[in-house]
Amino acid sequence: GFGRIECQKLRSKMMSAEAAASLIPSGSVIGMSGFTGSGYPKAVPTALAERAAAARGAGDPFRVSVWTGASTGPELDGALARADAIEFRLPFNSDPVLREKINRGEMDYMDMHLSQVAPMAWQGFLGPLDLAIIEVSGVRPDGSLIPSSSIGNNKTWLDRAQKIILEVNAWQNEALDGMHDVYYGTMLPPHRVPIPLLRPDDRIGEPYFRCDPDKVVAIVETSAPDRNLPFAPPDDAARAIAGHLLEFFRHEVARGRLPPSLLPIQSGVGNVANAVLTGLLESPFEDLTSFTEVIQDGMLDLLAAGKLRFASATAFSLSPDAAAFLNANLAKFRDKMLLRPQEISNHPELVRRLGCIAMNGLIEADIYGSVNSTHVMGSRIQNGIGGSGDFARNAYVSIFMTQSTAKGGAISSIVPMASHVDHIPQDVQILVTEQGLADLRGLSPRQRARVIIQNCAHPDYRPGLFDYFARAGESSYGRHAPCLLDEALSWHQRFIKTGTMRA
Ligand code: 0RQ
Repeated sequence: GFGRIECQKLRSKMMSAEAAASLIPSGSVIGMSGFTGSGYPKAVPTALAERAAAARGAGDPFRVSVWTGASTGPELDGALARADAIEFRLPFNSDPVLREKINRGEMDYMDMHLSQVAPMAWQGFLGPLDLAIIEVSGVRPDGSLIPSSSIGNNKTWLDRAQKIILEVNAWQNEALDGMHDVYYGTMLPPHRVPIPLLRPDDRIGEPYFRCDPDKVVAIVETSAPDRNLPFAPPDDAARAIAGHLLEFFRHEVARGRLPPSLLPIQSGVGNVANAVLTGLLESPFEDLTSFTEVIQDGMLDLLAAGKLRFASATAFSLSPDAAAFLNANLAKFRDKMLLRPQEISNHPELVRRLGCIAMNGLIEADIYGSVNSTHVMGSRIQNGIGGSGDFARNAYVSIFMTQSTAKGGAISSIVPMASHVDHIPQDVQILVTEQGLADLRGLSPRQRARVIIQNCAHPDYRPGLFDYFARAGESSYGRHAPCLLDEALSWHQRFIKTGTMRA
């Protein structure tokens, strides 16, 4: 039936995913919805992948450019990558098939600060946008759109695209209606004005997307769930990291440097981040808020327990169990959560004003506190910088956390020199591993090195790091941030050659 498509004028555009995909020429630049496995289109990208595979079979390569909010799901990135149908992708990806193609150099990928995607699209650097494919949870009588389980860059794609294909997903809960806050006040310089948001729960926009019905070329009905992987239950290392952080928060509150309800929390994705949220559940902190990018399982638990008063984000990032739980209980949660465009959820002005506590994961950190969030051994992209830079630079307290080793101990997460730098030492204030916490605020590079090696490095790698630091201090070209250029990346080179950083 027409259930969720209440706009009479648009009903004539309803068609199958295959018919909609046939409207898309090779070479198209497509803005798709989707953020951390939520609210991405599920049927048209799969149909497009089938079309691309058929075209390839007939000797006619079919490739498109894909812009999204962040990562999507196997029906989008996975399917299109398998069909070799993506020539250019931005701004974040976590699909393993796509990652492999990027790292084989078979396609182009642009890894961006997530808050900067929409402004850069408006500036025109990314080129014209031919088409938007957006999942929504309903179409209102006036043609405006009820967003789905993520907002991401959808407002910008709908405004900028020449043509629009909508997927109306009946799996999405109808109670999502009203949970969104789409701000239409962003502008390019010199017309920018302050963003009028003072607290994480402020509403500054509209609950719906505006949408020009004349641009809509197809509407496809779907009913498939968002697909996300379950979180691993917190292991010993994750629990230890959470423990160090909670002790740090207690200490900061006792010193009067943080209020008892802390400050708005931003938490990255991943198992460690989720473990920290689980740790907060058993902590003394009450009346917490979050101003973050994604609402993951741990945040839902904090909301349910009444520890977290309000969560502002741009998307859900839930395990299948948590997604089912939320879907069944959304009415209870809907006044405690809000989804915004990622340009606003991650906005440097707001992160700075609110004084967020930023907590993000990392691949490696060096002894001076430069952080690599993205490139394994300096060249293999893992996911992307995501929102970590938006938050880290502007946070009140910028925290990075990781296990002290990776790959069963063959890799030290603390290295003499980072093989790629996403976050410079000035943006990295607290470093935490299961070994301990390094508070780097107010320290010089050499002071930072001693604290990082002592508190964060794994005991197996600690002597090697101290030895390197001591020798660098004796013979480095400069002694401000001593380094031995011919040795600084030798640990990485050893791993590539021998499969371990161990000497
Ligand atoms: O790979 O699964 O193949 O073994 O990286 O590592 O330890 O599970 O940690 O899930 O927290 O992810 C930086 C990737 C950490 C993440 C990163 C390998 C490791 C494993 C995952 P395998 P873990 P996490 C806002 C915040 C950037 C975006 C961001 C990330 C895989 O936190 O993408 O911060 N951050 N967004 O084996 C080689 C090392 C390694 C390593 C880890 N030193 N060398 N491999 N790995 N360290 C949210 C968004 O923006 C959406």
